[in-house]
Amino acid sequence: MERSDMLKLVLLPILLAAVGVQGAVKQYDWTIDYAFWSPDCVEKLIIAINGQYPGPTIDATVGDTIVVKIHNKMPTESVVIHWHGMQQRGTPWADGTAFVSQCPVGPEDDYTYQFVVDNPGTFFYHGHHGMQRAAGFYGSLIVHPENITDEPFKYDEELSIIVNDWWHKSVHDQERGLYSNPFIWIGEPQSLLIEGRGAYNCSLVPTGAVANSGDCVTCNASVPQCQPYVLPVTPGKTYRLRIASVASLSSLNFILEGHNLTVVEADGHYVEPVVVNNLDIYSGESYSVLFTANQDPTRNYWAGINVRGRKPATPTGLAILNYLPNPSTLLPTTPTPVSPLWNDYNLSLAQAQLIKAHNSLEIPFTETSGSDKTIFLLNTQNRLNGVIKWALNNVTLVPLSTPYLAAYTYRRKLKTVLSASAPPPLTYTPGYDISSPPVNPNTTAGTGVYEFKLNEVVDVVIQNANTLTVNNSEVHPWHLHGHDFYVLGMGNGVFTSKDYAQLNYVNPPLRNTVPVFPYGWSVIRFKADNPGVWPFHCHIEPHFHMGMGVIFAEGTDLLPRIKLPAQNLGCGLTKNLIRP
Ligand SMILES: *[C@@H]1O[C@H](CO)[C@@H](O)[C@H](O)[C@H]1NC(C)=O
Ligand SMILES: *[C@@H]1O[C@H](CO)[C@@H](O)[C@H](O)[C@H]1NC(C)=O
Ligand SMILES: *[C@@H]1O[C@H](CO)[C@@H](O)[C@H](O)[C@H]1NC(C)=O
Ligand SMILES: *[C@@H]1O[C@H](CO)[C@@H](O)[C@H](O)[C@H]1NC(C)=O
Ligand SMILES: *[C@@H]1O[C@H](CO)[C@@H](O)[C@H](O)[C@H]1NC(C)=O
Ligand SMILES: *[C@@H]1O[C@H](CO)[C@@H](O)[C@H](O)[C@H]1NC(C)=O
Ligand SMILES: *[C@@H]1O[C@H](CO)[C@@H](O)[C@H](O)[C@H]1NC(C)=O
Ligand SMILES: *[C@@H]1O[C@H](CO)[C@@H](O)[C@H](O)[C@H]1NC(C)=O
Ligand SMILES: [Cu+2]
Repeated sequence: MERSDMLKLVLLPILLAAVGVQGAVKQYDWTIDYAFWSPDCVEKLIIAINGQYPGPTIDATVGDTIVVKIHNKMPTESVVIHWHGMQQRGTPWADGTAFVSQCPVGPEDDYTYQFVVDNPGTFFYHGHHGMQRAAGFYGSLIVHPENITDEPFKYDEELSIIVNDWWHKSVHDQERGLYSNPFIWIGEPQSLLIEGRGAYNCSLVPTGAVANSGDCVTCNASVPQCQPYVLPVTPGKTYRLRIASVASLSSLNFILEGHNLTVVEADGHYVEPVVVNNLDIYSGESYSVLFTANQDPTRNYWAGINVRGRKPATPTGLAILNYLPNPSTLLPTTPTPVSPLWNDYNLSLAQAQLIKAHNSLEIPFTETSGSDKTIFLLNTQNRLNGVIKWALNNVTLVPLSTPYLAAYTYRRKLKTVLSASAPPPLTYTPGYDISSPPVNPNTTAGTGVYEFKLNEVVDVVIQNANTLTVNNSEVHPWHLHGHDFYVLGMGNGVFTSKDYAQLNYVNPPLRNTVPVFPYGWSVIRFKADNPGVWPFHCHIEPHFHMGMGVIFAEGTDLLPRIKLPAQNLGCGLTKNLIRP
């Protein structure tokens, strides 16, 4: 580690203060509590921030220090907040992942997140404990460049939406089903939401008391909370629309009726502009698209999202593209947007491959530079003591009750934590048949930690396979904390040495999330130059919950130098470490 980096870790509070001199310090006070809300007209208990859903938008400028003090008002649930896309360089304790970077924050407790936003782009934050993200615990985090002229494209105004899928069952109900034997699957969502708004068909809800599962007690199509989100535009102007997906399960496809979209940013990095008619967006991803309001101004248009990648059983989620001065209540009379066929994966693959780094991005390697380490991660569905799990190279992630980061920083005192399971394999059994369910479905439980020396260049080959069901393989959007990575390529079938020839070393996009398609592979590269402990996991909430993730521990010999804030401790074996 370079001396300056080391100092950064040790002296972070002072450095933050120094940075604060340049950027602004943006302070937020958030109370987290349950709220009764009707996102799709059906009333449900959600997790709200300051009584808002989606949570408040953080709007910042590169170099700003974000300080968010949270107070957990929920009487019986703990929380954390993950800042998705923030690399947390020098602040690995502020990543907001329960039992990885910190102990969850208990009822009536406070916690203060503090970090610097060092990269412009479209980001978001969300709960990262249990399935709280799916309970509505999320919001936008938008980082502007210091000077808008630094951006390689122009627009007049900007708009922003977060999309997701929505269930009427409580997340606790969903969660319990996922580790039941026999397994109880969450099923397809009841609704799709744009900026927290959708519309369930209230005539499908039995009137009066509901028989099973406690669902759908109240459905009222007139509630303001479920009126479609409105995107107001002035004819002739060009807009930057920011779109992020926090979907629990679904791969979504976004369409702006009558308007093409020019993709210019992905996960906080500029990309070569590419024009699409509809945009696939996987959970954990974000995009900026440009469009011009140049269509017939006497009417409004639909903005819609549909499910792709799973057989859709959910109506289109709708918002209104409102050409001013038309009233926003002037609903389009045109049919709602139709997305490409849900299982046309080649189309999805082709679109994903269109995204290339902007030509201003310097790629720090060439075809011949190579990497220091390659990890092959086989994605399978398995059983653990009979319970359905996901596994990577036969290891199902079973998180610790002591945060991994604390286990490393207090390595001598807590060595039992990390020696609890053997290091996971770097690869899988050669010749594994990805086109059939596993012959032996039994997996093993593990802590899933891969350790990297500081500055090692790591390639990860994510290899998809058949699930436990014959002829079934699913999309998995893989998300990495603490880093952006280069997407070197994606393809169908088993990745073999001949596939290196089709990887992109010229303009691979930098991202924090990449899908792996059914029976396919995706290859990413990053440099392990951010000391900390970073989850790399499927961003599908139930899949992560079922063990679909690994942990990357970087610069592990430096981690004992970190002075972990006392507020991160207090659970598992860290109970005895808290110092005044
Ligand atoms: C932004 O950059 C432009 C062009 O480089 C420059 O003319 C302008 O003064 C800058 N504005 C600010 C506020 O720094
Ligand atoms: C709502 O559901 C009812 C009952 O199934 C059906 O008749 C009606 O067409 C549905 N409305 C819409 C807008 O889909
Ligand atoms: C439905 O919501 C509207 C708007 O909030 C309200 O005026 C109306 O009373 C509600 N209907 C019922 C049956 O609760
Ligand atoms: C969108 O792009 C397609 C294909 O390039 C083109 O045929 C179509 O006219 C465009 N639509 C609009 C509204 O610009
Ligand atoms: C998808 O593309 C591959 C070639 O890359 C081809 O072998 C396969 O048949 C295609 N699948 C479908 C469903 O078209
Ligand atoms: C898998 O594990 C179960 C116990 O959960 C055991 O009964 C079964 O024999 C194992 N199967 C194989 C093939 O090892
Ligand atoms: C997983 O472990 C089982 C039992 O040891 C073995 O039969 C199987 O081949 C392994 N699968 C992979 C993908 O390594
Ligand atoms: C699985 O797919 C293969 C090849 O497409 C087909 O021959 C077979 O009947 C399918 N099996 C099932 C159970 O759907
Ligand atoms: Cu998954």
